[in-house]
Amino acid sequence: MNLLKKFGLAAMASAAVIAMATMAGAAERTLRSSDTHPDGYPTVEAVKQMGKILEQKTGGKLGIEVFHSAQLGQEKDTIEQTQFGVIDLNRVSLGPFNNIIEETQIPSLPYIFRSVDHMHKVMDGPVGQEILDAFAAHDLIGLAFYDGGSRSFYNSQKPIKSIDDLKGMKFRVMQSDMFVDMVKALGANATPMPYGEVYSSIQTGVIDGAENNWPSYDSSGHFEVAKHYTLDQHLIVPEVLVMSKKTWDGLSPDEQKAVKEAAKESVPYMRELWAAQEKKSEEKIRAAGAEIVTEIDKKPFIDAMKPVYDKYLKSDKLKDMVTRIQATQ
Ligand code: GTR
Repeated sequence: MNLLKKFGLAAMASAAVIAMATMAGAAERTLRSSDTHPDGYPTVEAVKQMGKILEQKTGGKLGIEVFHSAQLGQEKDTIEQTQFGVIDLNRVSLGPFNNIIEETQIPSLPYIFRSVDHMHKVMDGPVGQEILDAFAAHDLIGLAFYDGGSRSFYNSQKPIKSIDDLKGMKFRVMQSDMFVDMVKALGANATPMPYGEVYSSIQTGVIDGAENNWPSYDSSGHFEVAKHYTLDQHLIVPEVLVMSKKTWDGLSPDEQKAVKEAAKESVPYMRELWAAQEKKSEEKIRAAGAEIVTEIDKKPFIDAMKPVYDKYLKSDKLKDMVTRIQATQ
């Protein structure tokens, strides 16, 4: 079934989709993995792929079942459940970790990456590894980073053609204080809210809009209720795959090694799916008549972020990470 068909189904009848978790083969032990996105979304498919690799590597001892479509809850709650060991694996944006793990704020800083290639170089290198390692102090094991494209603002009211157009508007952000400050610094108001509440909040006018990448703007159906999308690309925030430390501690060293390897091996697969999905989603949304503002002067957006950098780069360690990221070619 093609991905777009699945997205269409998910938007129309998410209740029906909820019934369908995706079983791995017949592994002796099946790890439960959470994802907010519908079946067919690149992150969901990548973790399924990881499950297949893991089954092969462990000779059928370990497999993965992906509970997509937020069946296990919204991201903030599933993170807590993963810390408690109720959920074994979780594929989440780095955003909802910002208030808990300060290192995750660094790749979540607005305009920190010059491009997706730059993000890949950094996250595949030593800075990325340091961020993965930082999860261990919070009852989690960081396994791999996935792509989340670049995030831009969309709204139900009007085309945003310059930073001034954002004044006084109200946008949903992920549950991260830094993103609240980011929107404030742009002259707008921010409401942190779980992803699953955004569609109806736009529809009922509780908020004017939100911000996200092409595939999420598509699969969530937000483009139906907020048709003005401005490609200001303020965030290139990676997704992360984590394991509960409780689950991890119960695995043998060989199994732990297989989990780490399988996660890493799913990354190139994910990137391929992601690139294809971004294109498909953009085409679908443009064809659906959304108004896309492609040309926008980003300089005032970038300049407006200085207070956010000043507030969140509290220690030499965090400042040094930023310096190393900026120096990465
Ligand atoms: C998506 C991301 C999700 C979730 C969502 C959101 O792009 O893949 O993990 O964070 O955005 O805005 O809540």
